[in-house]
Amino acid sequence: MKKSFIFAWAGFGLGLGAPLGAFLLLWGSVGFAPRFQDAFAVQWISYHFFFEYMLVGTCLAFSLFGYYLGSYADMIRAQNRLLLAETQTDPLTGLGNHRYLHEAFQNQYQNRKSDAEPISCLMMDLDFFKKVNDTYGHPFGDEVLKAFAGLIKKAIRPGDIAARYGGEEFVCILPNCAKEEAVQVGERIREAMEKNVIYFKKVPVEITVSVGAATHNGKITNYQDLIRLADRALYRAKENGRNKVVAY
Ligand code: GH3
Ligand code: MG
Ligand code: MG
Repeated sequence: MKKSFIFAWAGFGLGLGAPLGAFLLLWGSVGFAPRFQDAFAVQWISYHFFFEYMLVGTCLAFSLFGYYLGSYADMIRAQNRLLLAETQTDPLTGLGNHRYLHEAFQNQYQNRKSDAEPISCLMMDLDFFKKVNDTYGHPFGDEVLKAFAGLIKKAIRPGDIAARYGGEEFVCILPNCAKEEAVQVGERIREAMEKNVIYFKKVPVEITVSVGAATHNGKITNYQDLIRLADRALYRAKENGRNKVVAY
C-alpha cells in the first residue's frame, strides 16, 4: 500500500488529537465533572466554533502533511528500487550482471523444494571473440553481445535466469530442469547463434558459441560447484572444436 495514503490517514488521526485533547483539558480543569456525555454537550454548545475549527483545521493540516511525507517516502522507495535494479543490470545487454547472477542463483538453489529437484546451469562463451573485436572493432563486438543476449532471452522459459557473467561469457540458470533438457536449451541457443548472421557494413559475419552444461547431482552441495562444473564442461566444448554443447 502506498505510504502517502497511510501517512495521510495517520495525520488525520493525529489531527483528531487536538480537539480531543482540548476537550479532556477543559473537562479535567473541572475535575472531570459532570459525566462524559454532559461535559461533551456543554463544551460543544459553549465552544463549538473552537472545536469545529480544530476538527477541520488540524485534521486537514495533519492529513496534508502526512500525505506530503508519505509521498516523499514513496518516491525514495521507488528510487531505491530503481537503483537496486541498476546495480544488478548489465548496461550493454540489459541482462542481469555478475552480482545479480550470484544472488539469483543462490536463491533458486536454496529454495528448491527438495535436494532431488534438478537445477541446471549453462555457461556460454562466444568463440574467437577477440578476433571479432580485432577484425571489426569493439563497437561491432558490442552489437554481437547485444544480439546474443537477445537470442538467450528468446530461448529460455519465463522462470529461467540469464546473466552476463563477464566479458563474452553468459550464464543461464534453469530451475527444475534435468540434464537432457538443459542440453536441449543449450543446443537451442548454440543453433540460434550459428544461424544468426550479423552484418558488418553489409558483410555477413558468423559468430558461434560454445556451451557447457551442468546439472545438480548428489555430490554438489552449493551453487558455486554447479557453476564450476558448467565451466569445466565449457572448457571441454572449446577443446573439442568449439560451437558445441558439452554436458558435465
Ligand atoms: P575462445 O574461443 O577461446 O573463447 O576465444 P576468445 O577470443 O573468445 O577468448 P578471449 O578470452 O581470448 O577473448 C575474449 C574477448 O572478449 C577479449 C575482449 O576484448 C572481449 N570482450 C570482453 N568484454 C567485451 C565487451 O564488453 N565488448 C566487446 N566488444 N568485447 C569484449
Ligand atoms: Mg571468455
Ligand atoms: Mg570466447
